[in-house]
Amino acid sequence: MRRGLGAIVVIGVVTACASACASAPAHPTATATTTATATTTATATTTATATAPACPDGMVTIPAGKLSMGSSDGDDDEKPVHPVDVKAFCIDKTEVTVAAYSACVRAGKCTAAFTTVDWPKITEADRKLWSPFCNGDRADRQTHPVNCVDWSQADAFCKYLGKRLPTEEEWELAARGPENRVYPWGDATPSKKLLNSCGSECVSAGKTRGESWSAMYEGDDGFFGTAPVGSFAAGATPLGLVDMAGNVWEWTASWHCEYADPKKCVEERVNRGGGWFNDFPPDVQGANRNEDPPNYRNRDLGFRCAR
Ligand SMILES: [Ca+2]
Ligand SMILES: [Ca+2]
Repeated sequence: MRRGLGAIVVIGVVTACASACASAPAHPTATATTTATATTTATATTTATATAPACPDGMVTIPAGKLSMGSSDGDDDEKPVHPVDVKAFCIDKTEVTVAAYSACVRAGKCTAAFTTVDWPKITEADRKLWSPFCNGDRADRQTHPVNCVDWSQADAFCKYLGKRLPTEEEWELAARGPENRVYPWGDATPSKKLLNSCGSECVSAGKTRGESWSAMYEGDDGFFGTAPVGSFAAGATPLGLVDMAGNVWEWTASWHCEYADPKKCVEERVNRGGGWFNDFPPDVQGANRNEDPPNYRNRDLGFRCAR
């Protein structure tokens, strides 16, 4: 929704997909449709318990699993639901923080996070409105997720730590589990206790700016803008991942390709999970997909790493 022009581009892509997706045959195999890093075999799945990676501090092991990827009642680009075997992997428990990212900048391995938002054909009004929500290296935001970073910056940070961005298959398995939860915490409707998205604080902030912004849930969740990572423990996954819904959207390694026709891709990277400025519950569901040009950067877009 309110993601700037990127969201408008997405609508065009989805519309183009709608007819093709509807007439396409059932989704083929996981190997044919997933990116190289997520391909796996039955052998790998059955031996995964023995080979599950020991994860460093701050990371959680996601056991190998069979994901029913996508949603039959979601956006067109979430269809069709199809099985994907995902190998065991490690993923960060939290979004990458400002403090962690700034350490990479000081080490000379990352470029500074931007302090302005940018997307194609951005208006000066939007740049002025949203840039103050870029966390940069602000002293009072060190425990918040880094945001206003483009895809290459996210990729470089993960590599600096010997990690990588998760594929969207990995991300979705981490968010939904093998039981296919609708949300990271389960199937309960989003609430101000479960995530940082839009409650009454968005409505109030809109009023002061002459905008009529709406809310996803009742009440004030306490944050218009990013929250320190892990502020919503009640919304954690059963394995302890926090902020897989809300706070910041998260870049993945994956290009946006159609599930029904994996050769049909756009030159945009998938990001997942919704952010602090969404008002529609499906935006923060585990199967939801968003995509943006790699050089796009926004106040509600960050990342976490895998390995
Ligand atoms: Ca909020
Ligand atoms: Ca998030």
